[in-house]
Order: sequence, then C-alpha cells, then structure tokens
Amino acid sequence: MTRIFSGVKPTGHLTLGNYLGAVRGWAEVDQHRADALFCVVDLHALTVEHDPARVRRLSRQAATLLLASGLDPERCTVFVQSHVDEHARLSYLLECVATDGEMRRMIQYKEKSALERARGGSVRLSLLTYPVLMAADILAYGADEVPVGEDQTQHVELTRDLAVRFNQRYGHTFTVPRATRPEVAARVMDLQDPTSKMGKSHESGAGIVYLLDEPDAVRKKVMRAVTDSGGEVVYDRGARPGVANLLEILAACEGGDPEELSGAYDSYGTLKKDTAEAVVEVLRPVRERHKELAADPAYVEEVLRAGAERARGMARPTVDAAYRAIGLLPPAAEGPAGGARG
Ligand code: AQP
Repeated sequence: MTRIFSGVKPTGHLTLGNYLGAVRGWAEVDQHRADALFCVVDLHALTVEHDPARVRRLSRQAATLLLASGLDPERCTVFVQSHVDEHARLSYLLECVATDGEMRRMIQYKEKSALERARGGSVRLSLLTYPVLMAADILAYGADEVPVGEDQTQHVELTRDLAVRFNQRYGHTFTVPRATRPEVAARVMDLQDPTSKMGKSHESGAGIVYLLDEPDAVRKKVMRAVTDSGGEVVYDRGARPGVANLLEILAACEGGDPEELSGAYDSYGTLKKDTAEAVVEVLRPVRERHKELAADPAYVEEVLRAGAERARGMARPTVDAAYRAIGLLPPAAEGPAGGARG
C-alpha cells in the first residue's frame, strides 16, 4: 500500500494556503487511498526566533485543526514530530550525507535568512539544516508520496537526492519519495501582495486568511484584496497576479478551472464577493469542528499519544537499519538479569 507523509509547522496560525495547498487534500483524498501519516512538525518551528509558550500553543492548535479539517485517527496517523525520537536520530545521519553547498542553495533558506539578517537578528544553524530534518521526517517512514504545496517541492527534491545517495553508498535503505500537489491552489498568494506566498509567519495579517478567522474578517480581507489595473477579469498569473489568485482560490473552493471561471465575471467586485462567500463556506465546517474539539483537549491529546506510538513503531526499524548500514556498531542486546558474568 502506498505510504504518505506530510506535515505543518506551528510557526503561526494555519492559513487558507495551508488548507487549499495541503491539508484539505490530506483529509479528502490521501487518508482514504493510502497508509498516511500527518505530523505537526514542531522541531521545524525552532529554526527562527520563537516563543516557547507560543510554539506549544500553536502545536496544540495545529493538531486540533488537522482533526477539525477531517483527518480521522481511525484512518491515518496524526502525531507531533518531537514525540518521536526517530526524526532527530535519522536527521544526524542524513547530515553526514548532505553537503553544505546543497543546503545553502535552498530557496527558503536564502529568503528566510535574508529576512532574519534584515531584522538585525542572527540566523540559526537549524534554519540551514532543517531541510535535512524534513528529509528524515519523510524517509523514516518509507513514504512513497509527500503531498505538499509548491513551496516545498525543492525540499522534497533534496530528500530524493539524499535517499538515492545514501542507498548508493551504504546499501538500499530508503524508499525514494516523490512530491504530489493539488491541481489548483498549490501556491495561494497573499491577498495584499499577490507576488508573494500567503504565509502564516508573515507579520501583517491583512492579506492572510486564517482558518479560524470569523466570516466577516474573511469577507473583509477578500474584498480588500489587491487586484490589478485593467478591470477585466482574465486568468494570467504573470500579468494579473491578484485576479489570478482570486480565481484560483474560487476554483479550489468550488471546484472548476480558474481560466473557465474567469469567463463568468465582468467585474472585480463580483469576483471578490463570490470568492469571499466561497471561502467562508469552505472554512465554516472546519471552524465549527475546531470549536468542539478545542473544548475536549483530552481527546486531542489521546489521539496524539496513540499516533506517536504508532509512528514510533513504523519509523524505528528503518532508522535502526540506517544506523547499521552507515557503519555504527549496534548496542549489545540486553542479557538476562544477573548477566553472563554471573
Ligand atoms: N500559500 C500556500 N499555498 C499553498 N500551499 C501552501 N503551504 C503553505 N503555504 C501555502 C503548504 O502547507 C503545508 C504546510 O506548510 P508549512 O507549515 O510547512 O509552511 P508554511 O505555511 O509555508 O509556514 P512558514 O514557512 O512557517 O511560514 P511562511 O509561510 O512565512 O514561509 C506545506 O505542504 C506547504 O507547502
């Protein structure tokens, strides 16, 4: 059976981009067709300046939102990355296979390190190495597929390279995974700056729809979306990024093709109004279910405990095999009490 792994990092409140680009597909399609694991990748949230209490809060909220979005713990494994030691164990081995040059070529590293420096901060070493941890997240489970938004494609490519390199050097150990992404809305753009990705860690929230936004806040953000000069509703990501973004969001929410949908509109105003209502309707059940689940934290905790236990059992044999393959001496098996020396 196909094995799937993917995750979200608790660096901010989950956005419409996370939902349309990844989470909705996990819930509606992936968990039904494969042996799937979905993870709150909290270790990744420590790669930039962070507030410990906030990371804890956001981790719980992200897990609750994954369940509210329809992930069913009877069908898939939902857990928190730091609850399973195998991720960090494997990450170090993969650091011994990756090169610093390849890490420095990662677009997210270039962008986020430049941002940190511009803010006058220092760049954590983990920001450079986190794609290796992400590779470990995926390879530990022998995942065949990694459903992600477009921004993560480069990291999955790196994962493939590391798997192939490790297998060639030390013998076949890892499945080589591939990225999959949704046909529309694989890269939802910021409503105020449609040339940059809608990102949960961006400072201004005006262009970002959060999953837990009230309907009126959603309407306000979509109605104020930056559009392009011209006034004609055409689907052209290069020349008309603002309108193209709205058409993609509408198409993702209602089904359909952004280009075909453009023919149905002759003004930005009606396009915005319909997009706002479509988003409100898509998010309504998620908000409602989140409210119920947030009132029952013990249930969420139990899901995460059981998920981590199952995940540990899946990852351990692969990670142990990697330790042996790379040349590390296995610990001696524990003898009976009293030992052989008697
Ligand atoms: N805007 C987006 N459009 C489509 N898919 C997206 N994803 C993220 N943003 C969009 C996909 O959601 C999954 C989880 O994302 P993540 O938690 O790994 O990263 P992030 O939301 O991009 O959060 P960051 O990195 O903390 O902040 P920003 O956004 O500032 O870079 C992934 O599959 C991702 O592709």
